[in-house]
Amino acid sequence: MKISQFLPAAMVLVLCASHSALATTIGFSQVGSESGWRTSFSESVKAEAKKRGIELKFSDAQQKQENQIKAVRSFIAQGVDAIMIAPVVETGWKPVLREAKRARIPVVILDRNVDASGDGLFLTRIASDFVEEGRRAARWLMDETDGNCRILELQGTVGATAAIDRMKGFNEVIADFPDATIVRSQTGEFTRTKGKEVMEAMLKAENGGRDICALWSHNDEMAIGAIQAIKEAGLKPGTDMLVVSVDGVPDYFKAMADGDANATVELNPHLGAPAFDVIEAYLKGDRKVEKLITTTGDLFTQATAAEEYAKRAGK
Ligand code: GYE
Repeated sequence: MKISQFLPAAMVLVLCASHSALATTIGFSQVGSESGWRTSFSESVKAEAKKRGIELKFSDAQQKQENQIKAVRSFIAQGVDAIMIAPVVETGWKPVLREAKRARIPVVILDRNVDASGDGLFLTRIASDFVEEGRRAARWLMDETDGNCRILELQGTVGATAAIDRMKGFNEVIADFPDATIVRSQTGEFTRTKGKEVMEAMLKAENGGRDICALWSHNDEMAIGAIQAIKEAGLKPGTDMLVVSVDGVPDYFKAMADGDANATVELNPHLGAPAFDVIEAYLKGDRKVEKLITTTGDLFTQATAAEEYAKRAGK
């Protein structure tokens, strides 16, 4: 090879090397892409990393914790500057978090929780208050039905904080209403396909859903699948059966604008910026980090759905 051919390649190599030496490298283990909300969250993290010149190593776990643990181990082996984890489930995190700690790599937990709070195994957690989301959804439903309602519930992923806490908040509120009952409750794993499938089965088991007053779904994605099932059972979702859920994704605003769904508690997907703020400050030596940073969202109904959809569509 002639030297003139060789030089540009060598220069490129040097440039790449000096670039990665300067940039902060962060590994991010994400749950998967089970919902519209999750996809917005991933996109938002990627865009924010790009804006800040952060080198992001993104790993999609396809809703499997074992994939997450592998990804985190690989981030540790690569010597990243920090790790962000949006965990699928709460349990089983301590060993790998200890490995990160031993390697002196700070970890930030995003969204759902891990059962290692108080052990000093992560810097902070940035999330929404899922219990409050459940309460808000229930308060709206109790208001709407004067506390008289037979409810079907679609749960999120079993063992996931978002499912555990939303259920807790919702149940806490309806406990004060003797004529409100959850007649069936099953997991739809936070996905549209499962939401539809499980709703079909629940409707069949409940006389086609004729005596059901509402569906409470732990996320919009499952609710959208279930709306289809309600229609196929010959009922009108939003009228014959109320639909209330959480997330506030554009497709659900569309469903509300069309009269097929009634309410949703919005969940902020922009967790990247606050996470990077904490990590960048920490890497510069700032050790005063709050243990929990929470975001909150409002409940939206059909009243403003069309205008809210117009604002969100295409985002
Ligand atoms: O509501 C759902 C997603 O963990 C809060 O996970 C999150 C939930 C969110 O798949 O759409």
